[in-house]
Amino acid sequence: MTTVHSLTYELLRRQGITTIFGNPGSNELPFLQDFPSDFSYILGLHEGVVVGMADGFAQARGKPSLVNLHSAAGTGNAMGALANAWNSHTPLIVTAGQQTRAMIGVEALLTNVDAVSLPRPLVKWSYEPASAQEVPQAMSRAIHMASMPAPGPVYLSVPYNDWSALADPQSAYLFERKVESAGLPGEACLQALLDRLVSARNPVIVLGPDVDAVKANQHAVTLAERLKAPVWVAPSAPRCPFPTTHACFRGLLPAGIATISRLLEGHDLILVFGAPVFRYHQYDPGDYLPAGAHLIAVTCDVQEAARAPMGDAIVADIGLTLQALAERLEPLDRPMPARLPAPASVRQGPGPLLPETVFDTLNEMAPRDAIYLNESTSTTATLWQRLNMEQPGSYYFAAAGGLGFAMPAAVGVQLAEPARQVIAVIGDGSANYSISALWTAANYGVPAIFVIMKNGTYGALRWFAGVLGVEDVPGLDVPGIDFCALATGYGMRALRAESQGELVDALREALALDEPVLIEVLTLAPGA
Ligand code: TZD
Ligand code: CA
Repeated sequence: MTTVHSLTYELLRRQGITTIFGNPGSNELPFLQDFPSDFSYILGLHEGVVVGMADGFAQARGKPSLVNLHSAAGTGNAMGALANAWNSHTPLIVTAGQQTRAMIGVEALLTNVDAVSLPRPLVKWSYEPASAQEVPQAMSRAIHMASMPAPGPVYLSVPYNDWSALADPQSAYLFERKVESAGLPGEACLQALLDRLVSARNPVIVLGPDVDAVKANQHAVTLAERLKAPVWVAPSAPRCPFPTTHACFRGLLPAGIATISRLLEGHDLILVFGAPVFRYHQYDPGDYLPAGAHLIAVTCDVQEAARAPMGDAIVADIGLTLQALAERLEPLDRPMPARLPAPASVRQGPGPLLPETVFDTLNEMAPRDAIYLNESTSTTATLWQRLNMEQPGSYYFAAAGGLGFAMPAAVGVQLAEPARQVIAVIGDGSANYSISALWTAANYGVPAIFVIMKNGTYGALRWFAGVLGVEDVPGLDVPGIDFCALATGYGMRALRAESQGELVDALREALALDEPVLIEVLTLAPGA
């Protein structure tokens, strides 16, 4: 007879999930015992790191990742990372070990009290099986729930004595189940959308992360070229859905209501794919839309569609819809948008590096298909102006703005994409939330490059203090952190760059090595 343990591993195997990201405790040991040799266990030293790595891995593969956390405490440590995964539509199956069933009621140490409520509202579905025999079916349900549009995290709490119980033989029906979503809009809806596109005088396209998630970037290019429309990336972008070197590319929209309207002025049709409308940040009141503009958003997420404060929405498969529109649209007879001029060159003097210099140097030296993770908050606009990103899956950023994402996600993305160089650009504030990701990178030999932008301050908060008109705020500086010492302490090679020449040398060395490297770069603080 088969145990719940071996049947569940067989289910995971058949569903293509053989990498488990985790941080174990006593409740999890019975799940991890007799760990199958065809599975990999990636250990993170903090649960924010575990979920961040799994998030990057899932996003880069476009498939669900499995996470194993320790009861309530491990889940609690992971909540910030879960906020990012929720907002980026990352398919994550988060499991946590529960106390043995006989001791849940007395709330023995390590009981996950009301486990199902704990991760809410950051999961699509949360469950604790009613019996051991239900575990495989709950795992199967979790996999399909996480993957269906809009994808997202799910949570499964499993009492540790369940794993050794005998499985229901009928659970074998779960092994090969396929659950598919068929999401192309109907003919009438598609034709109406096409008619609107053709009749628009001056349409503009705004693309969001879900375009990149389904790798529909090339369909977006075809659509933009046939429509001769400029393309913006939706604000607070967690991914790069369009090649930034393309003539139609206009840049990253800023995250303010009035500013967006100003930038989109003159357009009569705003066509949004795969983004919430919109992920604003700073409060910049004004009209949601420029005068005379109509907005239509195509999204895979019912909640995004329902909560948008303006425009129409179509809930559909982003990739299939973009492809159908791109293929059906006859190229329109008007000039292509002119390519944006290259950003002005900067004069780098002696002393700390300008962020512009760092990005120009990276752009020149990194492979064309490099993958960037960004958590350098005050330099995001500069990054988008100066780094060329052309292929799908070239950029990742914390979708909820929760710091501590990019360092571990870089490890997960590099594990998923061994043929491409991952480069994480991390602020000296942000680097501390998930610093132990460096240990996993070093110990598993994951050859990502971590560039630390050391300006000694929470630069973005200094900027925000200006936006809000607040003065004399404490706690905005982070002096005196030696990131090379931290990296070396976690077993990673570290280099320091205090001039452009040293940055060039460090990058050359790091790019030539097949191991993780941290480069600490002295940079100029914003407004300094
Ligand atoms: N804590 C968490 C988990 N997420 C956050 N977003 C913040 C705190 C608040 N925060 C920001 O939104 S930006 C920022 C903080 C602390 C400063 C990050 O500083 P940095 O980058 O050094 O990483 P810059 O370029 O100096 O801004
Ligand atoms: Ca900083």
